[in-house]
Amino acid sequence: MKFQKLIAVFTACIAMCHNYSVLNAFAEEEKIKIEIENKIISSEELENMNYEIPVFVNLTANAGINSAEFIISVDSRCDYEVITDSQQAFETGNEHLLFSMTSSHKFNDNCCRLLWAGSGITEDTGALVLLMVQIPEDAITGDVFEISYFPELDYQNYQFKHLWGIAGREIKNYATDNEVIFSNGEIKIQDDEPVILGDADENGVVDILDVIVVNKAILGQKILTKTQMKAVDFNQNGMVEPDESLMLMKFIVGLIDSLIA
Ligand SMILES: [Ca+2]
Ligand SMILES: [Ca+2]
Repeated sequence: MKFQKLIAVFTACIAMCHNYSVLNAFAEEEKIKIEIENKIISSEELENMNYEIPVFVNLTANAGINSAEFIISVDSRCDYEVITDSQQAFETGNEHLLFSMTSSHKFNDNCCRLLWAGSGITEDTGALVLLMVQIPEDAITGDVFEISYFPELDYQNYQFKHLWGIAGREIKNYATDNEVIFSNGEIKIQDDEPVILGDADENGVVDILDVIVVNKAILGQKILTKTQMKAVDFNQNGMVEPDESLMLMKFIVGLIDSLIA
């Protein structure tokens, strides 16, 4: 019996030492830094993703957190789902979260309050929450949908302030703006500029100067950019060839009316 007690005490000591060393490692960086992902998506990708874009809220600097309460706001044009469970995030094909949130409360006005308390943090830094943001189907290139971190919020007479608990500090005093740094995220719909076939020098006009560029590329005197290559590799075989130079010439003088090989 005595021996069992000894083992129990020993195990407890090991656990305490382990926690102590983990917290010490966190304490080297005294700031908490939250970064919401920025995404640039083309219309085509958006359609392929069914207009649902995963956005992570990441903890990129950790002062040794053991509890948190904060608000995330999603652009009011978007619907969204908040994934707060680490296992569930992993099952959606995304990376796991640092911990599972204890609760999440979605306000009507596209704000979500998230709460985490206690143990279970898996790593020093990583993803806190996964948002599956539903972009409206009429979104067009140039549209930007913001996802923001809210340190303070007044909601129906409820005064909310973000809280971050770290070991050895009083929770209420910790989360001042000086100590919790955050950067907001956005989803931007952006399509590549349409390529004008034949316009090798990208000046918007197809003329003899483009033939010169193509010929230089054929002779190895010029390396074409990806966009330039797209404009003159008519047969899309990854090379620019004499046939294509000839085709461009014919097009310019009006012998052919299309550059599609
Ligand atoms: Ca041109
Ligand atoms: Ca080619």
